[in-house]
Amino acid sequence: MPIAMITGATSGFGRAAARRFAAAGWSLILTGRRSERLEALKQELGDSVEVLTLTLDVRDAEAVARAVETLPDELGQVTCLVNNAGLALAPQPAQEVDLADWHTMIDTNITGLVNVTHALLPRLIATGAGASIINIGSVAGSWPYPGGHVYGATKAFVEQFGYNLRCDLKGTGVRVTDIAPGMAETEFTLVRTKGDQAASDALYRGTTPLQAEDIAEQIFHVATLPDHININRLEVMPTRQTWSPFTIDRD
Ligand code: NDP
Ligand code: 8X3
Repeated sequence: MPIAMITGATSGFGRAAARRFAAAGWSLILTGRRSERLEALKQELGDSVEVLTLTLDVRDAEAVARAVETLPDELGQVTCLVNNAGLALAPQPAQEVDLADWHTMIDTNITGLVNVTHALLPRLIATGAGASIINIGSVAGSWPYPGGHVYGATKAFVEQFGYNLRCDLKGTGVRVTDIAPGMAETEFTLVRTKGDQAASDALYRGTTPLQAEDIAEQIFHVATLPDHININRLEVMPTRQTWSPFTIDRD
């Protein structure tokens, strides 16, 4: 059976992707910091497929490297890495936010993602044809908006890192894709607002955001395309989300 390693499997896209891959019989390596949620997911999925849970903070390069080095033999030949763990913080204007929140986004969305990628690359290359790295970027990586500051910049990194990886992985069979979702109803806004459930509810009220399962379906689709197809970037928005006009500062 193919094997998927999914970071940030305790919530949102990651958890939905775990369920989608499990439904197709894939073996799973599921990571996140909240071990009780990982265990609950293992309880849910572990009867039908092989599930290994790793309580892991992607920002900890040594812990990530150790966890990947010590994968059990039967889960060592990873087919698909889903680099999903990530977050936005500080939706206020740049000039009002705490520097610590910028560092947390950079450490998680950039450093964490490269930590996991670096650790998994030898295993993915050993798998060869059919292997893939699916990075979860964002529309915020391409389209600036107020309060996007460092979050959008981290997702621009994710996109460009993926393209550059593709160049170096030529000939290995390993594919790289940036899936860039727009607004999706997960715990994302709760995290971004540091626990403001009312703000999260207000954002998704009266419209039709993407659901975690919508993105999980895209992740699974990309991972199971024929070996010779590489989707470079897949930008997915809710039908009811579009762009704004430029804004002008006037006297
Ligand atoms: P959720 O908050 O629901 O899930 C985020 C996941 O990331 C959790 O499982 C969390 O696990 C994990 N995570 C966060 N920080 C770390 C860390 N330091 N180490 C390990 N795992 C971590 O949000 P989404 O599912 O929406 O977000 C998933 C990805 O999708 C993120 O990269 C986000 O930027 C991106 N995205 C989200 C969009 C949206 O509108 N929802 C749109 C576009 C992109 P735990 O806390 O247990 O560690
Ligand atoms: C999050 C999507 O639209 O809030 O990556 O920037 S959006």
